[in-house]
Amino acid sequence: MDPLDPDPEHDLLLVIDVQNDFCPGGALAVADGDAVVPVIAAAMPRFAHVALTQDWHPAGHRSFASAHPGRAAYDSVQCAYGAQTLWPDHCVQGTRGAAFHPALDLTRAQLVIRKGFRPSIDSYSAFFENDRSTPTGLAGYLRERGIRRVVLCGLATDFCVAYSAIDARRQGFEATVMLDACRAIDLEGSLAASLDAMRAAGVVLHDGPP
Ligand code: VGL
Ligand code: ZN
Repeated sequence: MDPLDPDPEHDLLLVIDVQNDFCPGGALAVADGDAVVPVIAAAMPRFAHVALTQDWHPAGHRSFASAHPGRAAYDSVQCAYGAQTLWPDHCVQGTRGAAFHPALDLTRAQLVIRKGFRPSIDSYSAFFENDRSTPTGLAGYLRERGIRRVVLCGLATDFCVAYSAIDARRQGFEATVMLDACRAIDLEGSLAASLDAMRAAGVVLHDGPP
């Protein structure tokens, strides 16, 4: 039995942030990040519905360490909405780093959700910004289209993929994460913590080939 077994009508493949800045050589490179590209290429033809997310920050975004004098990348600061990790400048709107990896096939993508474009709030999740309440519109889109399950892949497992998968559950969708098609940042145990949090939220972790 195929544990992924995509249902053409009700399943959507959600490809998270497969952008140059999260791949080797990029500003916030995830180790082996580009290894997800061929795995996603193998999965895409199996899904009738495909959507992508694109991290899309204005220059000077509040999630950038460079916007906080005296702070370094990977420090944590308190924002109005709680703790925020500071990152190197990455995925600045219109730059090459914000573009999708050149080998990622975009032809079958039906929707691109851009996130993190408000200057003072970050957005890891494809569904909500980091205040956990400002929606991106994705849940409404999926509901209108009759989607019941979101199958997630991309970068990074422990941030944008995990937040998106947990929010998918919060919004009443089934969620499956294809771990083979994800890579993690793993900041101070964040990968193990994210896997625990996803399991606790009822996310199915799928570890085989697509
Ligand atoms: C991400 C940190 C900052 C991600 C995006 O795609 O996981 N991580 N912005
Ligand atoms: Zn970002």
